[in-house]
Amino acid sequence: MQNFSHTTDIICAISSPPGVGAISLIRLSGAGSIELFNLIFSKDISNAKGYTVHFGNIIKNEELLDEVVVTIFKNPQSFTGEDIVEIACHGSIYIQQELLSLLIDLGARMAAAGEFSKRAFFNGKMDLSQTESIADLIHSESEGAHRLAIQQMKGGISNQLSELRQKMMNFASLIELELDFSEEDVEFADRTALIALIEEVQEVVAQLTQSFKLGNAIKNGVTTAIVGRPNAGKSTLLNALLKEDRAIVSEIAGTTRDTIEEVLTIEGIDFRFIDTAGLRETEDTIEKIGVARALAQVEKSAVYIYLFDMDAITVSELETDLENLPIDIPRLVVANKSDIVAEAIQLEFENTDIEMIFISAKENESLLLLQERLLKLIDVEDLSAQKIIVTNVRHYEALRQANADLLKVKEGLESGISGDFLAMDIRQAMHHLGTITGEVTTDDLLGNIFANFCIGK
Ligand SMILES: Nc1nc2c(ncn2[C@@H]2O[C@H](COP(=O)(O)OP(=O)(O)OP(=O)(O)O)[C@@H](O)[C@H]2O)c(=O)[nH]1
Ligand SMILES: [Mg+2]
Repeated sequence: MQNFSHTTDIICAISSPPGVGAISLIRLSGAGSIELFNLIFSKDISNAKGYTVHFGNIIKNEELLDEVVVTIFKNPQSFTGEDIVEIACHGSIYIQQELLSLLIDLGARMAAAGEFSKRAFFNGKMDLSQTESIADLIHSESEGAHRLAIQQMKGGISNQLSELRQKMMNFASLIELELDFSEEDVEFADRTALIALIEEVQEVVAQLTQSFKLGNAIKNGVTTAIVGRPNAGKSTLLNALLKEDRAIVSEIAGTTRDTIEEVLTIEGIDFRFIDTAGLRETEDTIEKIGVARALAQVEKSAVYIYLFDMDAITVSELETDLENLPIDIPRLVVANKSDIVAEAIQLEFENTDIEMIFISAKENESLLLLQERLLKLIDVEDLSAQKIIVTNVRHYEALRQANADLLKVKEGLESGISGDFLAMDIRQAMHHLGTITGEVTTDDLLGNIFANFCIGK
């Protein structure tokens, strides 16, 4: 078990990816790092200022190991808040290993996973949610994921939460003040005002909680199942969206038997399209499994497309199909084969109350419209409106717990329970919100977070 208390010894690690590159970066952090590095460097940098760069040689056993460029950061103006030396050496694995062993011989030790970030947190350079955002930033693969990570790194959620905690603190203080004067039976805190305050806090917490759906979708991709009856054109649609022949298309109903997943980025957001087996009653065992998987895919999806062939089903069959699919998952109803269908038939579908779009997957008609509508399904406006969006499961869980605490406070206020219980519940809600930014931490919590970081981060 790793010890997560704060240590200050000198740590070192390779911060560039494993393997051979043109250049590798080795980081050294802790009081005395500069002096330690000075022992193996050809130049005297013991008095170097922070934010300066130095070119020189690393000598091992009186032989040249490498020519390197080092950057000096001085406590507290560094990532960790400690003295840091960043050594850019040539990317050879041999050089990296030799350099590390030199540093370790002189008294540095290998950093544990996430230890640089952990120090940044302990030294007050960042709160916990900001530290986590760095991991997100490093792993962001789309414009949307990148934007959210940057927002969190800049302290987006932290600012909003500290405002909330301040409000709740005022609330708790008022209640606690009353308790001090309990014999006199006074109420300092106007109950109606308190209820209004709690509702305001609840509202913000609810907004943040809801935003997780979008946040998670952006971070991990929006799973989008494409379902419909056999031959509706699901595989044709997948291929058309991807602009490649990924799935087998044929006029034989029941062509797709397993699920096929491919990613398409629309306006900076990754959609994971999942082509599924056509939905129908079937005796074929393999196809049956495929259909069951298709339905399971819908249940797991963030959104789904229901696609149908206007020539193959009636309006009432469409209605039945839609009734049998989940309504709590946002969906897009898509009428296909508009290139061949008779105008009169398309008109019948247009005249229903069902919101749908008309496309031809085969002729690439209205596919841009389809993409636009998909984006609408996931509230992307919130993203451009610069609202705070929660992307982290841990934050989401904490918000849900805070939400439950707030509900108790509100019920307590309405039923007139005693002030000590109210204060307790409100402090509990504050505790849960505090775990997000790290104002409240436990060894377990920190252990879990930093253990998921890589070494060198
Ligand atoms: N005219 C026309 N034909 C289409 C269109 N979309 C698909 N098709 C044809 O419809 C047939 C079935 O297409 P698929 O993409 O294999 O249908 P599917 O929904 O994946 O079918 P299963 O995998 O069997 O469930 C093929 O012959 C396609 O060429 C369209 O927009 N217009
Ligand atoms: Mg198919």
